[in-house]
Amino acid sequence: MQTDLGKYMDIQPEVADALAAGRPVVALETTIVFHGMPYPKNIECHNRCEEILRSKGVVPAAIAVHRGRIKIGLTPDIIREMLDSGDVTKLSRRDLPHVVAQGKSGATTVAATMIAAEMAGILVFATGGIGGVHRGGHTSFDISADLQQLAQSNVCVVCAGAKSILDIGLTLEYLETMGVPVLGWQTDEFPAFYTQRSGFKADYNMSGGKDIAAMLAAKWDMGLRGGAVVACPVPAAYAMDETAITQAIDQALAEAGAKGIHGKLSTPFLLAKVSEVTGGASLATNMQLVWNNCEKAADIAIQLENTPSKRRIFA
Ligand code: PSU
Ligand code: MN
Repeated sequence: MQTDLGKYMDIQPEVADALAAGRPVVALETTIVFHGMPYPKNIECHNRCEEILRSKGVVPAAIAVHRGRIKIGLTPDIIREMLDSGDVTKLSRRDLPHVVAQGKSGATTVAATMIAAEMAGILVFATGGIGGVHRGGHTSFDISADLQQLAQSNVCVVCAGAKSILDIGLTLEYLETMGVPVLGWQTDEFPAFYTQRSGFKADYNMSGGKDIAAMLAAKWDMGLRGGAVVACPVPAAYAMDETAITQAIDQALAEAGAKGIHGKLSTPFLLAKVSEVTGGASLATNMQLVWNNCEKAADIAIQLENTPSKRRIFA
C-alpha cells in the first residue's frame, strides 16, 4: 500500500497478512449488496461468496466506505450496521472523495471497488455484472464509469458479462477503444449475464485461471496499465429463458423511461423491476452467477500468485 493511503483506508488484518505473505486475495464489491439485491437475499449472497472463496483458500476482501474510511475487508458487524442504517450511498469514482471527506458510508461500484482494490494491492475482483454503455447511450451519454476504470486500474474483474439492459455491442466497442481485454471463460462468446450467449464475441477464449494469470502477468509486466474483464457464462442449469428475460428487460426499460429514471438510479431500478417481473427468477440466477464468478476468481488469484511476474513493481 502506498504510505499516504493509511490516512483514508483500513485493511483488515487477515487481508493485510495475506497480501504481505503473497497468499491469494479476491475483492468483492458492495453496490451489489446494498443496491443490487433485496434483503435478505443480498446478505445470503454475500456470505456465500465469502464462504466459497475461503473454501478455496482465498481471503475475501469486501470493500465499502464506512464512516469515511475505505474498508478493505468488512466484518459482519459493519455490514449489519450499514444494512440497518438505511443510509448507504451508491458510490462510484466521482463520489469516492466526497463520501470519504464527509465521513459518510457508501457501497462501492465496480469502478470504486477497483480503485480501492488497487490501492490495497489486490489484483482480482469478483462481481456479478459490470456497468456499461446503456441502451441509447449514443445520445444520453450514459456510460458507466466502470469502463474508464477498467482502463486505468490493474485489477482483473470477473463477471458474467453485461446485462442486456445495456447496449452490449457498444459496451464491447468502448472496452476495445480503452484497450481492455475481454476474456471469455471457456467460451468464444461474451455472455449476457442472465443467459450464456449475447451474440457478441469475447476477444479471447481462455481455458482457465492459469491462462488468464499468464496474460495478466504479461500485461502488467509490460507496464500496460489497466484491468481485464473475465466473462464467465452463468452455469447452464441456472441460465434464464432468453425470451422471458428479454421481455422482462424491455418492460423494465419502458417503465424506467416513463418514470424518467436516469443516472445512478438507473441500474438499481432496472434490476429490481426485472426481478419483480420475473417473479424473483432473475434474482435466483443473479445469485448463482455471482457464486460461480467467485469460484473462477479464486482460481485466477491462486494462479496469479504462482505466476512469475514483476507486476508488483507496477501495482
Ligand atoms: N450489475 C448488476 N448488479 C449491480 C451492478 C451492476 O447486475 O449491482 C452495479 C455494479 O456495482 C456496477 C454498477 O458497478 O451497478 C454500475 O452502475 P452505473 O451504471 O451507475 O455505473
Ligand atoms: Mn450511468
